[in-house]
Amino acid sequence: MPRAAVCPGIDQPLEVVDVDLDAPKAGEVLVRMGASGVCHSDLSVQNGTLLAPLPSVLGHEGAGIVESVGEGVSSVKEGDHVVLSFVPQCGACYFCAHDQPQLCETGFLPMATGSLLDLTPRFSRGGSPLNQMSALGTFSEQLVTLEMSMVKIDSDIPLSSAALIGCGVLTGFGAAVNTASIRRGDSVAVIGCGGVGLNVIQGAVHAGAERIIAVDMFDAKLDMARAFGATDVVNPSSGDATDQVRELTAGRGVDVAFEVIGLKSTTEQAFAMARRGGQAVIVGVPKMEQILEIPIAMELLVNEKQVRGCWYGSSDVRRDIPQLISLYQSGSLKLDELISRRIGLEEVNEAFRAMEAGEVARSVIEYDL
Ligand code: CXF
Ligand code: ZN
Repeated sequence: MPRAAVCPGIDQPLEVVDVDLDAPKAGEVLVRMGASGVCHSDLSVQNGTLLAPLPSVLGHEGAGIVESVGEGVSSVKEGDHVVLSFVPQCGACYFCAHDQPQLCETGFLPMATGSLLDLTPRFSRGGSPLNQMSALGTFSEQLVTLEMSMVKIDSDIPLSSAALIGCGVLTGFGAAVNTASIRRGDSVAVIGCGGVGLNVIQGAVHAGAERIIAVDMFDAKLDMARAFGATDVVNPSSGDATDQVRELTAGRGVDVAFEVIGLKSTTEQAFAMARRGGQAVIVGVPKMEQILEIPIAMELLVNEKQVRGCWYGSSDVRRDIPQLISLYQSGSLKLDELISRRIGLEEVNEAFRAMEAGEVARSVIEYDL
C-alpha cells in the first residue's frame, strides 16, 4: 500500500494517506517513485485554476524505477530507471506521426481525465477510485502508468534531478528550443523566473540567444535567473516592465517574449514586448476561461507579430529526454541547481505554501527507495 498525497477537493489541503494500487494491465507499468517535483500546476489543480477531476493523487513531474510490467510492455523492464512524461506519447497517432507528439491523440483523454487508456485510474481508497493527475500521480511512493508515459534513462543519474525533466525542464527548455524560432544572436524576454522560466532561460542560452532579459517581481528569482544565463534583469516594481525591456533593445522590443506565469496582464506584456515581426510564446497556464484580446489591424497585420501557444515545450519525449540527460552529463544543463528544497511527502502542503509565496524554484519530494 503506497502512501500518497491526495487532493480531496478544491481549496482543501492535501491528505497524505495510504492508498490502494491495482497491478499493471496490458501496456502499463508499476513504478516505484524516486522523486517528484512540486510544480505550480499541482497548486493550480488544488485551488481550482486548472480543472482536473477530484479526488486525485496529484503530481505530474517525477522519476523512478520500474518494479513490474504488464503484458506486452517492451521498452522498459524491471529495474530500469525512468523519467515520467505528463503527456503520454503513443508514437502512432496522427500527431505523433506529424512531428507533434506533445499533442498525442491517444494520450489526451487519460491526461485530461486523470486515468489510463480504459479511462479508469489504478489508485483507489476504501473501494472508491482516486484519479491520477496527468495519468501519473507522482505524489505517491508507487504508481501504475502507461508505458507510453515514460522514457528509460541511465541508472547513474540522480532521480531527484531527473524528475524535474518531466515537466519544468521539458516545458521551459523546449519552449525556447522547439517552440520559438530563436536564431543565434536574438534577444528574448522571459516573464516569470520560477521552475519553468529558469529553463526557458537555459534553453535560450542553448539556442544561441545573445540578450536574455529576465522579468520577475522577486529579486531572489532574478539572481537565480542570472545564474542560469540571463544577461539583464527587470523588476516591474521599479518601473513599467515593457518600457524597461524596450529601453534595453533600442526601443524595438525583443525577438521573442515568453510568458511563463499564466496571467492576462503578463500575456499582454509579452505581446507588447515583442518587436515588430517578433513572437510572444505562451508557456504559463492561465485560468481555463481566460480570453486574450489583440488589436488585429496594427499588431497582427501591420506589425506582423505572432502569438504562439506552447504545450509541454513542443517536446518529443523520446527525442528530447535523452538529449537533456546528455546535456546534464556534460555539464551544459543545470538540474541540481533548480532544487531549492528536498522534502518528504508529508511536507507537501508546506511546499505549496512556499511556492505560492515565491520562496522556491522547485521543492522536490524524495522517496525512500
Ligand atoms: C500542466 C498543465 C496541466 C496538466 C498538468 C501539467 N503543465 C505544467 O505544469
Ligand atoms: Zn508542471
